[in-house]
Amino acid sequence: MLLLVDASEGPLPQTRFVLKKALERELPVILVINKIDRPDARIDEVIDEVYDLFIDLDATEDQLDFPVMMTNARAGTAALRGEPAGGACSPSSTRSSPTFRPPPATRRPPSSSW
Ligand SMILES: Nc1nc2c(ncn2[C@@H]2O[C@H](COP(=O)(O)OP(=O)(O)O)[C@@H](O)[C@H]2O)c(=O)[nH]1
Ligand SMILES: [Mg+2]
Repeated sequence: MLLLVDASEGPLPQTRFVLKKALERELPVILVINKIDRPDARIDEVIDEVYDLFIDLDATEDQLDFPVMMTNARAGTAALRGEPAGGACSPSSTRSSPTFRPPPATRRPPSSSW
């Protein structure tokens, strides 16, 4: 689940609402901080606020270990926190994270009849 938070606004009441649902369902959460280009962006503070929100919602240690993606949706750029700010988010930038797993699937032969 992508938890989208504005880099200047920080988490809003609806952020709390959806995060609560996600934690209850044990969905892996990826925090997406958007509008990092804005002059009033307060990225580290906002990440701390989201972290506090997780704690307030009784998140487990594992849930607290969420990856953070930084985006400028206007420019179409995205990068995982701690990685060089790049261009468009590529599969290789996400493949290294255990959070990004493909859905389980079973291989089946193609159906022979309609
Ligand atoms: N500077 C900047 N503006 C953005 C970015 N992403 C969206 N916007 C602008 O934000 C405005 C929309 O607001 P937004 O917070 O995304 O949606 P809302 O919360 O549903 O109103 C539009 O003018 C977008 O162009 C970004 O990464 N950087
Ligand atoms: Mg907004």
